[in-house]
Amino acid sequence: MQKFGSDIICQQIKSHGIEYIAINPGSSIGGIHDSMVHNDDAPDLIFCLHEEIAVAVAHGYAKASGKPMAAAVHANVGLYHASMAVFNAWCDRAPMLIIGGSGPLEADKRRPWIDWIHASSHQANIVADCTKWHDMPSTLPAALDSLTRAVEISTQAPCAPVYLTLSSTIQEVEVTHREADFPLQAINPVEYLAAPEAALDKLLTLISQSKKPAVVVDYMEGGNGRDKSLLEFSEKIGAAVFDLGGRYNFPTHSYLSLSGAESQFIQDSDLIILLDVQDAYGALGALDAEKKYKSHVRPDTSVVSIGTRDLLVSKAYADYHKFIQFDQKILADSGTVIQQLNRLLNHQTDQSKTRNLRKQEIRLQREALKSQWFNDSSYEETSPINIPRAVRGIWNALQNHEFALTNCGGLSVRAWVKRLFEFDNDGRSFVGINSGGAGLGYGLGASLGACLALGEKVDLCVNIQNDGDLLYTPSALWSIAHHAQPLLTVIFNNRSYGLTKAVSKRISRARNRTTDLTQGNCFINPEIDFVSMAKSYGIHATKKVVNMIEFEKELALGVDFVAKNKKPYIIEAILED
Ligand SMILES: Cc1ncc(C[n+]2csc(CCOP(=O)(O)OP(=O)(O)O)c2C)c(N)n1
Ligand SMILES: [Mg+2]
Repeated sequence: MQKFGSDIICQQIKSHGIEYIAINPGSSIGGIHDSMVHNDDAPDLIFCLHEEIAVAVAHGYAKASGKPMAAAVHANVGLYHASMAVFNAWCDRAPMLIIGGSGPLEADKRRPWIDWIHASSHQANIVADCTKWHDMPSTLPAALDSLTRAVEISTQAPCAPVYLTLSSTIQEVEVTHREADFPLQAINPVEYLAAPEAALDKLLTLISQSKKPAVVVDYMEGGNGRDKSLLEFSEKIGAAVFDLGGRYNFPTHSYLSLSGAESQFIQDSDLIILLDVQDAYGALGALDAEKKYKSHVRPDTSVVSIGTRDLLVSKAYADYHKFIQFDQKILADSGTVIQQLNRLLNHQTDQSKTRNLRKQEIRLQREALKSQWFNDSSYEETSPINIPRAVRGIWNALQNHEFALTNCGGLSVRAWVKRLFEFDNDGRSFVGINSGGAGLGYGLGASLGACLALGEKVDLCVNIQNDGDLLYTPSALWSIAHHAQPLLTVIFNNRSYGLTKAVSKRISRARNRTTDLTQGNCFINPEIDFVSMAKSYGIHATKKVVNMIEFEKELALGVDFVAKNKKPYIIEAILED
């Protein structure tokens, strides 16, 4: 059978375990597009109507599965569209392979106008600051080599997107060689960085001296049983665990989880162990009422940082956050270090009495917190919908189902998810607390990607979707419908950019100016009808709900519909002003 460059490229991509390529088409990636459609040994095609969505899909998939997927974008124009989503994935340290096309690198072979518009001597510069590596190979064998290297670099911690420009010549060249001339390359299996013995000794001494240890975890990732190792570790040393939620890290139903109460309880600790925390400054303190930073760390508390985040530092963006001086810093894979510590702690002298008292204390703190949070989110049938009640309603509706939460909406929604939801990666999965880069337009695409990774493993996926974020990328609704994903999207319709409305309020008040906060913030005159929008994209939706009894009924219907039919459903919840 006749074969072309892109057939071999797609075969190589699939052989690296990449199941899907999200694509928005264009002539510069026409070869890859064709190979995906016509070959069984190519990744499946996920059709997106905007490149920002294609990259968000790969982002959500990576967070849900721990594996990369690919996105293919048209030369120059597609990459410009994709760039904000690449920034999100970079800040969120998500692995992914992004492939861009190009007109022929051999300028004499370019068609007038269009091939020149689609050529660039340094196309990757568009995303150079938010990718870990990029390349523009000039022959097919070189492209295959670069592909394997790209996937390896992207998936070695700290993970990040990589970008490859593959010219139309490479994609469209007819392969006259025997297939044996292109043997499939495999990625090298990686042994993780462990901590040196002396570092472990030093940390064990700190642990043995500590009466109130705490663990703060952000991007460790709980896959391959790491969450269970962290549970074992926290039980052994009697530590409270605060999961910041960059990824799923820890079974938050544990009695040792105080996630969501960082600002209240971190200050109790005399030893704080940070595991792959991206923003230690933010995790260890907060702004007070006067907007002055107040640390939660007592002067006598030791702070230890473990992780590999500093192996990938941006030269452009300050996403390394404020510098912090730690009492000990271990540049190693945090999950591996926890396993090392667990083994060593098996041989330590028994401190069970102190540890048990501490564990009892954490258990009581958690019980008090939980009852306060459940109290604060309680409601009556006629109660209008607000964020705490809505999150509570969703949590209640999922009680008899295995689910994955794919996206958590805006800032206060995330806070309430941390308070009320519990995750275990074993029927109750969690796909990370935010987009990493705070770039809006993330939720729908990331949810589609998370569904591709987890949809068949759970009854349903759930997306708590803020209205403003949705309006950047509404056509993702069509892709979700087209690929028939089991996704329940609950739109929190507050008819506004709530956060920027608060900014306008602060600034205009400080200046004694107008009280009109709607201009530039509110989607009113006319209001947007999300139910009609969902239907027009082919997603099942019935009506807007305005109070908790209606919301509960809709949730019951929606959960049942998605779990049974394995198709998407949208609920539009009108939040009170
Ligand atoms: C691409 C992009 N543009 C602008 C912003 C600035 N911004 C931050 S929050 C926000 C409003 C978010 O509104 P919505 O998603 O509805 O959430 P809400 O605050 O209403 O809960 C905006 C516009 C951004 N984060 N990303
Ligand atoms: Mg909003």
